[in-house]
Amino acid sequence: MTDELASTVTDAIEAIRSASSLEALRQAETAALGKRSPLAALSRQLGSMPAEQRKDSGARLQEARSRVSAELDRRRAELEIAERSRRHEAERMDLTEVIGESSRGHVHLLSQTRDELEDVFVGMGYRVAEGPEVETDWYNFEALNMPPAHPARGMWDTLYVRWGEPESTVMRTHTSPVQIRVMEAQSPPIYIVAPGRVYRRDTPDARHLATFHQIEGLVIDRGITFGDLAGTIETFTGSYFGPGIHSRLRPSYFPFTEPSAEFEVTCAICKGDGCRTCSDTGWVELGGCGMVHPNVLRAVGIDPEQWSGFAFGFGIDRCAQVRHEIADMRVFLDNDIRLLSQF
Ligand code: FA5
Repeated sequence: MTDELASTVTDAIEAIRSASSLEALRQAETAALGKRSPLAALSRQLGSMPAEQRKDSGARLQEARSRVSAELDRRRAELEIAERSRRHEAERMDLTEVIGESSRGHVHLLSQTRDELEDVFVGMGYRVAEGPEVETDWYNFEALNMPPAHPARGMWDTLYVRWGEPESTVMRTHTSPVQIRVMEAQSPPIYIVAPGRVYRRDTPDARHLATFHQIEGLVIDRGITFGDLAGTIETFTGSYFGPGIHSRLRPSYFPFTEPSAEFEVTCAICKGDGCRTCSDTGWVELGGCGMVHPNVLRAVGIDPEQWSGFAFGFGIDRCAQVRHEIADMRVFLDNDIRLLSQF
């Protein structure tokens, strides 16, 4: 049996090594270890052997099977690697052919808008600041002159984060908390803009999204007046929207500014005649603004007798909508290449 076993193993290993595909290897495996293989026949002979010889031959047979199995595993690993690289090569796509040179990716319209808005204000001497999107109640509400249970908190449909005390942590509902962070970190004079993403439980429609972007502005200096605020807004409107778009301020209420105003611009879709986008008013609200409330200055240790200032917060998505005459803001969420490639 010893000679027969040795030549069976040699033949099996040779067949395994020369298998050139996984299918050929499966056939070599059946031939070497299957029910009709020489090894199976030798196993069957064990039953008729005397006990002493059976033990010895059984051990040899087991060793022979292990050598064949090890060779099978080694060859299978080699063939799998070869098969995988053959498949990758066959499936490889030449992306330069599919996309072509002329349609390279570019900055998203909303990021372009944010950059342009920043540029307008940097050109007017402002610095760019930023703050976190997950905020504490203190920065989002309390330091902005809205103590707990203040009714004005209801102006923002707030998303809360399960962290710390209930309702102590929020997804920021506006960029105004950055005002507080900046005033805590530096003393006046302050001239900053802070663009960023904000979150509200708003139902999306032509002019609203639940996740959108604002750009906050804050100026604190000696002798700043409402006239400076109005002049800044007018200068901004002219440089960002160009001729044909006019702005107006309407009295409004925000707890952190007094007096407060809403800033509106001509609806670019209907040129002021009234349409679905502007709810037939001819105007689109772009942001809120006003003179920084003395309580806000006190909350961060700035003396309102010495310093005064104004703040504003515009919707970046609204700015893009008006400037590019986009009737429904929800298209910003679609990521449709036919829209994005136009800008
Ligand atoms: C505020 O968020 C105030 N923090 C603005 C402010 C800052 C006032 C500083 C005074 C001083 P309001 O909720 O009105 O205000 O939002 C400001 C602008 O964000 C809106 O005029 C609009 O342009 C934009 N906006 C508001 N809600 C949405 C929304 N759901 N989707 C898209 N844009 C929105």
